[in-house]
Amino acid sequence: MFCFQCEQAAGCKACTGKAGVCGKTEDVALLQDDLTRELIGLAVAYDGKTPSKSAVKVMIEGLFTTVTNVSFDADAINKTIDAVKAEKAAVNPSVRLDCGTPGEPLKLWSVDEDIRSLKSLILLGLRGVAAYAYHALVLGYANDDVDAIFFTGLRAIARTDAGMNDLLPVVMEVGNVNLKCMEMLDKANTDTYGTPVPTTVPLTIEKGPFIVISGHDLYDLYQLLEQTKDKGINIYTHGEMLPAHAYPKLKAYPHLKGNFGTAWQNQQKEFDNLPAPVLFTTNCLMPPKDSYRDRVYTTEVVAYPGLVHIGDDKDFTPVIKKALELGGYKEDKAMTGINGGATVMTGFGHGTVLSVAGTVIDAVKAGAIKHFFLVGGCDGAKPGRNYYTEFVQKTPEDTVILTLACGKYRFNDLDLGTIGGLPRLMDMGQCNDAYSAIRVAVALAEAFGCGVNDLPLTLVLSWYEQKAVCILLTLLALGIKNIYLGPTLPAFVSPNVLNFLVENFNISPVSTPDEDLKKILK
Ligand code: FSO
Ligand code: SF4
Repeated sequence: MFCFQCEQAAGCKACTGKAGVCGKTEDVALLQDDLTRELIGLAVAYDGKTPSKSAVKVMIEGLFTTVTNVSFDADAINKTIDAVKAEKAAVNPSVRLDCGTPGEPLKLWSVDEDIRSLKSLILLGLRGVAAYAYHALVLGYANDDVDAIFFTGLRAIARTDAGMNDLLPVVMEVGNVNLKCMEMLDKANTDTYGTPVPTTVPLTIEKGPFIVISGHDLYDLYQLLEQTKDKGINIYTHGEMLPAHAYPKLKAYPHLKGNFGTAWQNQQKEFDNLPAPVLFTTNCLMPPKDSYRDRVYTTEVVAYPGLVHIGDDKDFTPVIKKALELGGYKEDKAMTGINGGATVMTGFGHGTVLSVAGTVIDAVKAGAIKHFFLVGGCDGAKPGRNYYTEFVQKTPEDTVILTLACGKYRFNDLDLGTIGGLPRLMDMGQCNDAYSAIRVAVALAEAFGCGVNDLPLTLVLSWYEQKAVCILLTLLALGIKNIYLGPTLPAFVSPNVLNFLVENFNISPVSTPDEDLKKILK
């Protein structure tokens, strides 16, 4: 196998043995390569034609399936491969590709390293975009440009004659279209569930039966809330589901009680001894330990051999039965975040922040707010990720910290006080809510009559998987410079591509909080 798509890639290079660091086995990795080969074939089959709705759906599902920590299940991947083949046969059964042999690693992994780097940025970025497009699609939202990029992007990967100058514009286009995709998902979520409002979320688990729901899919949460109404079962969010508490239509359910646990990489410890089932609606699923594997359920494209999968009928009865059988805690159980806080806050999307834009602008003009930081992205297991906790703790009191995605669990239970009546630390939501951060940055730049790069704003990002890749491409496509990126740089960025990013965008790897803060605030 060869896989280097996430930050955990073995030795910061690639996972090449019998299994990846994430627990993905060699046979699953090779099947994911087969699936990717078929998806490239489907894209080529549609060259010059507009893809059908069913082809787009299977494309989105196929790309999302290969995102890190989503599917570990050979059977499920084989079914998706069959569905892609059927779509391809329906439009052009005679497509020939130079992508390597089924059952072997994609040819892409062994081409010239700069071409491999750019094609990987396209492919991995598209996997991230597909995840967001998927969540929008379940709510009935789609966009022609978003649908088209999966096909044009994969066709660029299929080209054996493409050089750096052909591929770089495609990389940027993936970033551009991802902005449209995140905008579409923002609209889908807010049209359906209302505009997020600032909300304090308790970390205490109340006594009695409960269900923990993880991942990014708000529609799954909504359906679970409906099915558990008046059943004496409480619902707790986990990981990237936390921002759901801020949406008025979800918040209205009295049994949506609080948040359980911290970021994804702590699940094997946190789910041990949990007297409740856990439902995964998206990544990040880790291989479950025997001590709790009978309590983990998957749905959508998430799959793991031997776990009960909730199908498209969305009948959560097995999860509900399990919650009643396990019964929850006998007494309320006080829990805390990583730094000992008993609550966390969320709900500072663009709707809320822009509604107080006047206050924020006045505070900047009066000198009360000296700098904005966006400290966000994905969490992970590397010890170096303490950087982000320390960075936030060391920011001066006259600065504001915006955050998003699961990286925030390193510091979201800290009380950093207020500034001009607003909390200093504001959680904008999930990783896809990077859209909110962009909206706020653009609005501030307009108010001050400058460009985003001239604002007293610095992005300090942590990456783990492919959604972070597409968000990074969006920021670059918008021309945003001086980003700090960690905990390590992606293995799929070759030295020449890195030089390009440094020269054109001044991307820096994170160093130490003290050093970086000194540089930023000088
Ligand atoms: Fe985290 Fe996992 Fe949202 Fe990712 S839970 S790492 S970037 O899936 O998607 O932030
Ligand atoms: Fe390795 Fe990450 Fe690929 Fe898993 S997803 S095999 S950890 S590079």
